[in-house]
This record gives sequence, structure tokens and C-alpha cells, in this order.
Amino acid sequence: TRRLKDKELVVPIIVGTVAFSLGKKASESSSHRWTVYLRSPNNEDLSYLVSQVRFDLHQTFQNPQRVVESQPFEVTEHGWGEFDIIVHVYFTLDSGVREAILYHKLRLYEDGEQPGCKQDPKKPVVTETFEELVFSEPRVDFYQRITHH
Ligand code: SLL
Repeated sequence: TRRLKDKELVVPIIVGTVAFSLGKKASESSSHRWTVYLRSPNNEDLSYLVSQVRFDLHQTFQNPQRVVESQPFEVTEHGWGEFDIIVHVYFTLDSGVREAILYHKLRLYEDGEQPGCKQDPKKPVVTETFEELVFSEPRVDFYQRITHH
């Protein structure tokens, strides 16, 4: 299929984490419950563009490569430490693009808080990384489908 030589398609996207302290229910290997997610800035369903997401967690997790094949693109876990999550975003076939790789640091503590400090279990720590997915010289059909969806 033909490509649009002088065009690029830019899609804003967000990777985020939300973490809750387990408070009194905490154990040594599980001080927090957290969720990592891929979302659209306006929270629209991403299925028109994203076919699958793989979240690569720290090697201390069982089966650290977590594949999510439908909305919502998110993984919830229990853990004790912060680390960089690698997010592989796979696109619908008509994009002609295999994947994009994004990074987001899981934060369990606010700035200035020390690991092990007392945290309110009702108060989440939320951080988000804003990204732009750029499809340069997009396929004609793909470009029209995405811009008109
Ligand atoms: C550190 N860079 O060394 C970090 C790594 C890894 C956190 C943190 C595993 C939980 C489980 C978990 O939370 N790993 O055992 O299921 O501090």
C-alpha cells in the first residue's frame, strides 16, 4: 500500500502507575499494590490503534513479561520496590509498524518519602509519562482510518 511521503501521524499517549501502600497488611515482599497502565489522554478506547501491550516488569516478579491483549491495557501487582517498567506497544496490522517501546518508572513513594515510611493507604502515588507515538510516512489507508475514527 501507498505511503504518505510528507505526512506524519502523531498520537499522544500516557503510561502511568498508581500505587497504594498496604499499611498494616504489608509484608516484606509486598508493601504496596500498584497498577501500570497505557491510556489515551482522553481515556478513549485504544483498540482502534493498539492490538496488544507487553509490560516488562522487574525480574524479581514471576513471569515478568505480562501480555495484555485487550482494553484496559493494564497490569496490577503487589511488590516492595520501585523500578523501570518497559512497555512494548503493538499496533494494528494496517499500521505497518510492529511496535513502540516506552519506559515508565514505577513510583511507590512521593518525592522526599523514604522506603518504609508511614504512608496513608487511601492516598495513591500517581505518576504519568506523556509520550507521542509518531508514524512517519504512514500508509494511506491507516492514516485515513486513524484520522477519521
Ligand atoms: C531495588 N531497583 O533494587 C529495585 C528493584 C524490585 C521490586 C525493585 C517484587 C515483588 C515480588 C518486587 O516488588 N520487586 O517478589 O513479587 O530496590
